[in-house]
Amino acid sequence: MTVESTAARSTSRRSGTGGKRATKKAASAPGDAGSTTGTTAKTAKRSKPAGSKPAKAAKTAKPTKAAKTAQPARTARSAKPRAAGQGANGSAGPELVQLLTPEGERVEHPDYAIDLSAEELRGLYRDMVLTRRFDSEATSLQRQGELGLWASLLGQEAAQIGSGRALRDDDYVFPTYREHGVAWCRGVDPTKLLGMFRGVNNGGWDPTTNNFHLYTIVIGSQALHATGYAMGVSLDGADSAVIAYFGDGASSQGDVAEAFTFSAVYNAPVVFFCQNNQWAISEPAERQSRVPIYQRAAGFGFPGVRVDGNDVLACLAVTRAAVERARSGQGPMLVEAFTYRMGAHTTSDDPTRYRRDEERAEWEAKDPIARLRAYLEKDGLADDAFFASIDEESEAMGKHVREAIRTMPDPDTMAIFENVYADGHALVDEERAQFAEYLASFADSAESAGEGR
Ligand SMILES: Cc1ncc(C[n+]2csc(CCOP(=O)(O)OP(=O)(O)O)c2C)c(N)n1
Ligand SMILES: [Mg+2]
Repeated sequence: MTVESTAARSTSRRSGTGGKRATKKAASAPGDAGSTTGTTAKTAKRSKPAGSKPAKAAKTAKPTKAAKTAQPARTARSAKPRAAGQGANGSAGPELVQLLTPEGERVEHPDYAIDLSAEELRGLYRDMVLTRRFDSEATSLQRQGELGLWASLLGQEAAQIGSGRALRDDDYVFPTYREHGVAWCRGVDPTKLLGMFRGVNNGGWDPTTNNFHLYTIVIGSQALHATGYAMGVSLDGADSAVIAYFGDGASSQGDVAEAFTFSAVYNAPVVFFCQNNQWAISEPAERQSRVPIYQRAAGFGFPGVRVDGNDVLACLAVTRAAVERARSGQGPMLVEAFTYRMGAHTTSDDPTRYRRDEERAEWEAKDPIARLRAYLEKDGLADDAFFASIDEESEAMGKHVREAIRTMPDPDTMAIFENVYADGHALVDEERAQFAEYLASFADSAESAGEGR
C-alpha cells in the first residue's frame, strides 16, 4: 500500500455519484487559522520549561583520547543532512490530499470533495496535454537556437491546471517563470510567453488583460506583490482572491516569510501555492525545511495543506477551497502541491550532475496526464475519437508555436533604454547617446570595409 495510491481515509468511488462541491465545505474544511490537515500538533515535542535545571554541560565531561584525536565531527547541524537526491522521492505523508491515484482510481477525501462532469474532466485532460505540448515545443526551440533559455514545467501540469482552473476571471495571479499551464488557464496566448525567453521583450503580455502578472525571476518576490495586491482587494471591498505561485526553494526566501506575516496579520485574501517539485536547481527540498512546507503556515497563523501535485482533481478541489476561503474573508492559506520537476531546472541545467536517474523513472509512474487518461478510459468517460482529436490539436499547437517564434519581430536596439524611469533620467539619456554613437561607429567601418573591396 503506497502513500501515493492510498489516502488512508479515502474510499473508492466513481465520478458523478455524489459528493458536495468542495466550496461548500470551504468554511470549515481547510481548518481554522493555526490548524493544518496534518497531525503535527500531536507530534510536536514540548521544550523544557524555562528555569528548569540544565542537563550537565558537555564541556564538564573529560574528553576521551579518541575524542581528542578524532577529526572535528560534523556536528554543526542538529540533524545530519542527507546527500543531494536522497529524500527527493521521500514519502509525501498520510496528510497528502488525493482524489485520483497514479493508477487512475478515483478516491474520496473527507474534506475535499469534487464532482465534475465528463466534459469538465476531458477539458482538464486537454488543458494538460496542450500545455505539455507547448512546453516540449519550447524546449526544442531552445535547442534549435530560437530561445535563449526555457524553464520547462514537465511533470507539473496537474498542479498548474488544477489550481489555474479553480480561479475566477476577476482573481489575480502572480506567477514565477514556470507557470505556463496557469497562463494557459488564464487565456494568455502561449506564444506570448516566449518573448522574454527569446530576449525580445521584458514580458510580452499586458497583465491587466487576463489578471496574470508578468513572469517573475526574482525568487519569492511575487509573494509580497501578491500580498500587497490582496490587501488592496480587501480595501476595495472586492471579493476576488489573489494567488501567488512559488517553489520549494523560494519558501526559504525572506520575502515569502514576510508575505506570510503580512497576509496573516491583515487577513489578506491570498492563496500561497507552493509547487514543491523537490528541487531548487541542484538543492533538494530537504535542505529548505525541516518540516513539510505546508506545516509552516501554522506558525504564521493560517492553515496549510499538502496536496498530491500530480493529481489534477485534488489540486482543483484544494485550490477551490482555498480561494473560496480567501473570498469569504477568512484570510490566507498555503497549499503545498507535492510534485516533481521531471525535466531540468532550465535548458541551461544538467540534472544528471546532481540527481539519480531512477528518481525520474519513479515519478514517471505518477505522471499526471497518464493517470487522468487511465481514469477517463477505465470509466468510459472519453473514447478513442476524443484522444485522437486532442493529438491533432496538439500537433496544430506545435506548428503554431514554431511559426510564431520564427516570425516574432526583433526589438529596436535602442528600446533597452525605454521604460527605465517614468519621466526619464539624465544618466539614461547619456547612456543612450553613448550607445547610439557606438552603434554608429560600426556603420562607418562597414562603409570603409565596403570601399576596400
Ligand atoms: C532572489 C534570487 N536568488 C537566486 C536566484 C537564482 N535562482 C533562479 S531559480 C532558483 C531556484 C528556485 O527553486 P524553486 O523555488 O524550488 O523553484 P523551481 O525552479 O524549482 O520551480 C534560483 C536559486 C534568483 N532568480 N533570485
Ligand atoms: Mg523547486
